[in-house]
Amino acid sequence: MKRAPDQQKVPKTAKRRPDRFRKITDPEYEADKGPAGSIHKPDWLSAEEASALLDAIDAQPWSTALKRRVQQYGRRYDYSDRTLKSDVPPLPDFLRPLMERLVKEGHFKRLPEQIIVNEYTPGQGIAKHVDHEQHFGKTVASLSLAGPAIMHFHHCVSSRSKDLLLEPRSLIVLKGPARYEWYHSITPCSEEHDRPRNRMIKRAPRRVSITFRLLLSKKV
Ligand SMILES: O=C(O)CCC(=O)C(=O)O
Repeated sequence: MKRAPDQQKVPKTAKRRPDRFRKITDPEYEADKGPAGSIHKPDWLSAEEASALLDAIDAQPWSTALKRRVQQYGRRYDYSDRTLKSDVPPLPDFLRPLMERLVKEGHFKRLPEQIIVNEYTPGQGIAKHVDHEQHFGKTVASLSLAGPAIMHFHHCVSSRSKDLLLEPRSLIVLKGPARYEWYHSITPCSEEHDRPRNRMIKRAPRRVSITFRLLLSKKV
């Protein structure tokens, strides 16, 4: 008999490390579903496109100022004081076809103006946050490359939570409630429980994401 998602067998590791699997008991948990306003597009890129993109990214210098390596283009979001700085390169030509496609598919009204490329090795993640509302526009789009990770969504006010598995080459677009009413995060771990499929997902040697945003002001 097929078990309902919330009755699925909890892996042994979860019993040993209950903190990591805290949300198994969340009352309003929904698996495999982004919040309203999110659009998830698996296989948005072909394997060839993804591989060429990773090569182009790795040909650029990485910043090691944060715990994880990043590249920022257009403006630098300074995590220490939550301001924008203009001390980074302009948007690179190799990302232009993706930006044009995001506009063509209706995700953005004009070409994105700020990009952050994040690299996560096993054990690295990103804390729960809502992208800065005064700096960035109403759409945030993130493309996953190289390895999988589960994006966790926590509602800002209620106890609702959702998980969405982001496979390499998938695109997630956050608008409306998904953009403004839900935190999103990636757990800093080396394996995680994919509850709908009741299996553990090992983080690949790296996951790389490219996040595209519009700027609300270009004064900086
Ligand atoms: O890695 C991701 O997919 C999300 C990145 C993100 O949330 C951010 O850079 O603000």
